[in-house]
Amino acid sequence: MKDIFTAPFVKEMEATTANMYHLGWDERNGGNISYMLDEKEVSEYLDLDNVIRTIPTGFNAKELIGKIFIVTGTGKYFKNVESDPETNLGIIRIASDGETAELLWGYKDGGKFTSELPAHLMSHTERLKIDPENRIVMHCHPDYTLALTQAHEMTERAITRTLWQVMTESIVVFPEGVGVLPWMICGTNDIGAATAEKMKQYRLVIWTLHGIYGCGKDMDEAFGLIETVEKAAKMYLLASHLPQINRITDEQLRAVAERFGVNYRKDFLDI
Ligand code: 2HA
Ligand code: ZN
Repeated sequence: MKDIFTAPFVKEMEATTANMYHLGWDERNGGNISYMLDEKEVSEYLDLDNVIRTIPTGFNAKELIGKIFIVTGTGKYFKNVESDPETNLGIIRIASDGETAELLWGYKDGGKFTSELPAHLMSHTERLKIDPENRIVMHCHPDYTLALTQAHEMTERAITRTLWQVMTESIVVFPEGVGVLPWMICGTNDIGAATAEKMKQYRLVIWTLHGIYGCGKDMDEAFGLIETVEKAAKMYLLASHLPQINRITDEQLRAVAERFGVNYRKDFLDI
């Protein structure tokens, strides 16, 4: 058996959580990440017949039965993952009933997966139908994205248009736009189902006055999506109190999207 502490997927979780913490996106225990792993790769590091304990998930993830995920722990701080991955992360497998997580490694202090597991697993289920390569679901609380939700009309069309209009790369990075949920109680199956419903159309979902979800085939895709929304929200808010002299026009947005060959939400433009 290889040493689990050297596994690329553990290292990636450590590096990503540390980076997000340093960006200020994951204060205290804010944020969570789930990463679907390849069974064969995990078996090089762990005995897959050795279930440490079982933990009920509180919902049925029948389409993910047998799938293995590395997931940040509930109440745990991104700040601490790098120095103690075995306490702050866990590797779970969805058991044959679809409702139990089998702990294969981690949560060493008796802990368990993030309270947002419903949003994560329901989102994985939906994204895998659209993109079989999807592996990551990521949630965090980035400053400008959150501030934007205080002061902006929270419709998908309005938010997407603002983010597209202030930064040329936006429409290229997220041509499908950004999903939006109203304020809801977090950590519930309801917000999980609502997030997953949005994930049928979008790789990004903003939770009003809470944060954002991003997903993708790897950490770079999920992180890069969130990073680009956060940058555009920052550009908008840095200048929104100033006279608005320049904005990317709808004709220019269409021209950029066509130049890069992306399938953008045409009904989000006024053309
Ligand atoms: O895990 O971010 O949404 C802490 C959170 C809950
Ligand atoms: Zn959160």
